[in-house]
Amino acid sequence: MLADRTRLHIALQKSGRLSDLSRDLLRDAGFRIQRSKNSLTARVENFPAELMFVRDDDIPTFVSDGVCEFGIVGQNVLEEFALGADEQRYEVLAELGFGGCSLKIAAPETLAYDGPKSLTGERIATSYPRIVRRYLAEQGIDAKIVKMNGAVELAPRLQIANFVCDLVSTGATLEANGLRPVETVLDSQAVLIRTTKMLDDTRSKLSAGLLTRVDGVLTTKE
Ligand code: PRT
Ligand code: ZN
Repeated sequence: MLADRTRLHIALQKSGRLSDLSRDLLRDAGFRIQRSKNSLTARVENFPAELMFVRDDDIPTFVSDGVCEFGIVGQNVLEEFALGADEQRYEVLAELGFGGCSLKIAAPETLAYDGPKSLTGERIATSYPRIVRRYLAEQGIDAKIVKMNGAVELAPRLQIANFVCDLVSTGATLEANGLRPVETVLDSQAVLIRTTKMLDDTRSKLSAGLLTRVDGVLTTKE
């Protein structure tokens, strides 16, 4: 499918923690989203834009490639993507004030911890290997990163790693797994991103229009 050059394409998380809040933001900005329960796309009725519902992990790629001109994604996902990309082909336009969480290193409650040096020679299970590698380099710590795609909190019990580095909001999941946070590696929230690919006149004007509307919502929320 060739992207329609007469409209904007906005990549949103299909189903997950950011889905409803992303749609709410667009609705608050005055965009009427056509109902589509299971479809992967939805038209905006009163503005030439189409929403693309995808996995959050794919959003930075789509926007960087210009397949979607805009996207809404967590800074955690964006940062992990950026650290693996040769060049940055998107720009962050706004912090959206939802989807707040922190990427934290956590340890079993029974394990002694006395600052980052306690991580030396340890294994850390995470879905964010690049961000954790950068953190360790900044701290001058040599530790082994074990990449897991989910259920990271199980790693200590499975004896895969003593430490984990995972997203935390309330902390209930860590606690339920007998873990306690020991370091904050990254604070995150949802952001609006735009491709840095050159847009033709039509989409460039639409892009400015979309931004004005979103800014309006963010200003009233401040
Ligand atoms: O299917 P897809 O790949 O699109 O979704 P996903 O499963 O990768 O992501 P999803 O929907 O879980 O989260 C989307 C984004 O929401 C994340 O990338 C973050 O930017 C943001 N976010 C905000 C969170 C949380 N809060 C959060 N609490 N993402 C995950 N969590 C996890 C946390 O790791 C724990 O396992 O939710 C669980 C509950 O957290 P506590 O601390 O409240 O117990
Ligand atoms: Zn994901």
